[in-house]
Amino acid sequence: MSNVIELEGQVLAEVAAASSEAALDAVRVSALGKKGRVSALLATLGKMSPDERKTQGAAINAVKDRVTEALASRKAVLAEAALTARLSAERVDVTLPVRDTAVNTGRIHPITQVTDELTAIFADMGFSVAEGPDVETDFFNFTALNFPPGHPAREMHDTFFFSPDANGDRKLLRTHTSPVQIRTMMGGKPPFRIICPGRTYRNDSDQTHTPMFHQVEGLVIDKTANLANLKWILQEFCKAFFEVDTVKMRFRPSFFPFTEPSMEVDIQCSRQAGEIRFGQGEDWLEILGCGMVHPNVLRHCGIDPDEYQGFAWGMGIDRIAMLKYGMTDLRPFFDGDVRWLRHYGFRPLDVPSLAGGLSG
Ligand code: 2NM
Repeated sequence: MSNVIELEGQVLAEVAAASSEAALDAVRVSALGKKGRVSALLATLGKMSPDERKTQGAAINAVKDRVTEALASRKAVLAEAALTARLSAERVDVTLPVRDTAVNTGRIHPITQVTDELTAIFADMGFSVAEGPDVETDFFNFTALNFPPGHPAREMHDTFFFSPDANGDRKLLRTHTSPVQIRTMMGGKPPFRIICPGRTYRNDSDQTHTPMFHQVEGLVIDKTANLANLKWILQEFCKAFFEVDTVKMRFRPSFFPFTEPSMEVDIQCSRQAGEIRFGQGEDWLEILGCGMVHPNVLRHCGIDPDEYQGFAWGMGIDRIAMLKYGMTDLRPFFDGDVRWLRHYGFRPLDVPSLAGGLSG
């Protein structure tokens, strides 16, 4: 009997002294666990006489109940203390501003935006987008476009050449996206109605030229495609792109090896205090080159110039982006400075569409 009372005093003291829920659980296991001290006492009942078992059994079970109760109430105290400690240690400053999401802070580069804008405009007129490699052969970049070998126009392009291969052939970085149109014509059957936006490369660098820049070229090949169609397409494009109701255009004779006749196109604008506006004013600004595709180009692509004819044009995406959105220097386009992008970039969900507005 005395060791039962002694054990109870001992276990209750341990319960009271347990300073954490883990320590308390260790006490529980050492008292009430399968091999615990109270359980060991209960196991001695089997060897007792029935009388002894009656009194001892009741006493041990009473100890077991009191220990169980003491454990439960100590556990509640410790849990409460642990929660209080956590609440005072962990703080949330509800006055802090909410951290912004990527979709709110990220910005679309003006070149991506303008490419999406002009793709939406030409797609609405029935054009599809064609793409091709940046590294080209001399054939696709020059020969197929009616630049004869040794022709001075090859030099005018400030071409980046790679080292010659074993056969002496030099690959190059395309100087315009016209090779994509050659590839498209060679790989399919007319009629064609495509635009080719993409990166182009020329060894040239100043405020308005970077060695890598972006071009979009357009091509229509059909049986009766003519200059009047070309003029209408370019006028509709300029009105839609610059978001004006009228735009005056001036077609000046020019020369390109791949078109005949060839023209350069100016649009009317006004310049006041460094700001350019379109659809008004007395100044002219050159924005693109165009012409009827040269019969030699069609022949190189396996198209019979007596059956098919067509027109093409090309313009600088970076240049029309600068004009539309008022940037004066081209070089920061490619510096990757987030401060510039934060100023000139576009919100990711403002996707250009003819119905929803091109530029937000
Ligand atoms: C320009 C100006 C005029 C042009 C021609 C062709 C092709 F492949 F059909 F011959 N593609 N692009 C072209 C015509 C490009 O850029 C100023």
